[in-house]
Amino acid sequence: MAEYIPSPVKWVRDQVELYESSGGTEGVSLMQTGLPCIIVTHKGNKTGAIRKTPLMRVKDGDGYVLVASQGGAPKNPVWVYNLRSDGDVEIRDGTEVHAMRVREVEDDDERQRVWALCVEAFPPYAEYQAKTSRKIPVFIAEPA
Ligand code: F42
Repeated sequence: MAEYIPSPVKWVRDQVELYESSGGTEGVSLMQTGLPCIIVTHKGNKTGAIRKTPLMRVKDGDGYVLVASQGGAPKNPVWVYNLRSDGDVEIRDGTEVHAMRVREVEDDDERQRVWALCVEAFPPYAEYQAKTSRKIPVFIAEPA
């Protein structure tokens, strides 16, 4: 079994800890906003370690859309490189945990369709995309 390495960012690490230790009944939304989050468990592409990343919950049918917004920062979050290298993930949505397979959205029409879902679920994504010159990577997670 690979080792779990928690996020170096305290508020993120604390949210993962509360979300998971409560079985998905506490710590399930983004502070202030009250909007729901999911936890994506994936594998580090350099360390091979287990990584856990909370993201906003954007539903797409029986799957999810994962948005690498990082608050509109100039660089991609590093979990992008982990998912590009290995798309097998586990997604916790509240009390439910699903094995999922992730693929990056490359097609412009598909991106337009899912981006509308993203902004509907979490309106600040629109500001984050306007703020950065990078095209924010977007992934779709589907049941494995
Ligand atoms: N971030 C988003 O981008 N989108 C969201 O919708 C979002 C929502 C959200 C909600 C709640 C919450 O608590 C956090 C939320 N975040 C959201 C922040 C998100 O959880 C991540 O913290 C953020 O996207 C940054 O991701 P990151 O993977 O860049 O994290 C850094 C800080 C990190 O963990 N770095 C580690 C380190 O030690 O510096 C390395 C982690 C890693 O995966 N290493 C890889 C490995 O092999 O283990 C190597 C990666 C490489 O290629 O370099």
